[in-house]
Amino acid sequence: MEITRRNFLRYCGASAAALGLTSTDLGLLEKALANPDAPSVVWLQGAGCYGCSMSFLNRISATAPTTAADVLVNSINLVFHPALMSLAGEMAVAAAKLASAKPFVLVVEGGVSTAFNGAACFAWKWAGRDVTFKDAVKEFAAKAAVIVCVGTCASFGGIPAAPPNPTMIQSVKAATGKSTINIAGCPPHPDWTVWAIVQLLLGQAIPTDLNGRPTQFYSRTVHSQCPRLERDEAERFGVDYYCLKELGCRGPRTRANCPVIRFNNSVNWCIDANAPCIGCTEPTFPSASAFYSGVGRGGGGGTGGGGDD
Ligand code: FSX
Ligand code: SF4
Repeated sequence: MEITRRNFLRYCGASAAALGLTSTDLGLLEKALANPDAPSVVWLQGAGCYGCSMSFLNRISATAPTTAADVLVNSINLVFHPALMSLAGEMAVAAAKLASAKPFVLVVEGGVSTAFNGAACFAWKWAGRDVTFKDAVKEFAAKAAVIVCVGTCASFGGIPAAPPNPTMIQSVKAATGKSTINIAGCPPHPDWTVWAIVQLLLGQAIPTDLNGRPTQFYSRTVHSQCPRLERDEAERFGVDYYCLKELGCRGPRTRANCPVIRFNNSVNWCIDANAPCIGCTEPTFPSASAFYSGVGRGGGGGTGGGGDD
């Protein structure tokens, strides 16, 4: 898919403040994108609900440019995305393979199924043969300049890896042995994803925490930024303005800037909708959340969420 870059710059201009970009950054980005060798983006989808892509598209649709096509078809050099590309079948796979001959950014959404030698989840057909998502991710991860996991499933396993995990879902890092930048969240905020891709196109390093998450967004707990901090605690659901700790809120154990950035084009976020934080940006999600108490507790690996700050 041939991509123009004009609209991506327009998008970044409109969102510069939200993305923490200065005018110098935007100038550098313009230069980077004008370079015909600017890295392309290959976006693979495995075991997940694809809400990560939906979240990404929703953010973009409400601000200039107003449509997803405007950004994703006419903007970044996105050569492969199962739901958005115009090519299909082996032609699409061939385009991704061609892009992988040069430095490219691999974006992975969804966990990696490893049971049955990966045969619970297929990526595509190549040369008439079904290729498992596990093999596809390994092939592209081996060649990628950098790997960005979009969502908690790709980052840590997430909901598909919840016990009993019959298809043995693993994170991209566990399945490939490669380091990943983890844009955690179920789904993640679209600005976190866009920011990470922009930083990479600018050639800027992305400082991360022990769980591979950019410290730009995941250094503080939800609790420490919550407008309901130190308010009286709600004893039942559906009550405005009260702290939701007694109702199982994971905000004190969850790192993300949701209270500041808010979701759905900054309209609202979980706690302002009276829904306790379920800790979706943590490696322990969903097992540690009371929301999924029937599933079992104790976490799904990683180093845990850290405490209050
Ligand atoms: Fe997972 Fe993406 Fe949650 Fe869904 O595919 S992070 S289940 S919102 O969308 O990977
Ligand atoms: Fe906000 Fe939850 Fe912390 Fe209460 S426990 S202040 S609702 S994050």
